Amino acid sequence: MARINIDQMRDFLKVYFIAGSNNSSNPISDVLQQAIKGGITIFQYREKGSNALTGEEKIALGRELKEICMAANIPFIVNDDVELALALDADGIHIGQGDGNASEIRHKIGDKILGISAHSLEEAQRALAVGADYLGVGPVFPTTTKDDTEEVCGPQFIAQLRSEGVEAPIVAIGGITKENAPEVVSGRADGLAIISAISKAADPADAAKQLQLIWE
Ligand code: 3NM
Repeated sequence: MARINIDQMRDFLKVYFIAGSNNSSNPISDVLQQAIKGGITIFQYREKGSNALTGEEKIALGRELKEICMAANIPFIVNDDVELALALDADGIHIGQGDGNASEIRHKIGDKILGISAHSLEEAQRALAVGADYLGVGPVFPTTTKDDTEEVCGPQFIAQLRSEGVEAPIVAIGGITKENAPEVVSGRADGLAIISAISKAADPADAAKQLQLIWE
C-alpha cells in the first residue's frame, strides 16, 4: 500500500473522533458505532488517563474497535503506542512531541498514516520533514479532557500556520463543540478532532452528525 495522498487525508480528517474506555460512561464500542452512524470520518483509539486499560485488556478493546472501523470503512488510528498499532495492524498512529523519535516511528510503520501533534511552526516543519501525513494542532479551545495540554492557541493559530506556508493536512483539537466548530473551519483547519463533544453526548450519532454538517 502506498502512502495516503494529501486530498484523501484531508477528507478523512473532517470529523475525527478520538476515544478510549474512560471517555464515556457507556461502552466505547457502542459510542463508536453510534458516532459512525452520525458520520465520523476517522477514529483514534486513545486509551489514556485514569482507569485506562492496560495489557491484554487494552489490546482486546483495540481489536474490537478496529473491527468496527473496518466494517464501516473508516481508518483506525492508534494513539502513541507503535507496538499496539503494529500488533493490531492499525491504519496509522498519532504521536505527540514527547512520544519517541518520529523518524524511527515512520520507518517502523512503513506507509501507514502518521499524525504528529505540533504547537509551533518549527514543530510543524520538523514533523512534515520526517514524514507526517497530517498535523494535530491544539488546544484550540480550553479542554478538561486532557490535563497536560500546551497553552490554548485559538483557531487563528492554524490560519497563522497557513500564512507561514504550512499547506499540509491539519486537524484541530481541544474543546471543540458544534457551537465553536465554524470558527475552526474558518481558521482553515481540514478537520475537527473531538473527544467529549461526541463521547459524552446524550446522542453521539446526532453529535457527530451536527459536526459533519458544518462541512456541508
Ligand atoms: N490533545 P475534547 S487537547 C487529546 O492540545 C487532546 O494536543 C490535545 O478532548 C492537544 O475534545 C485533547 O474533549 C483533548 O476537548 C481533546
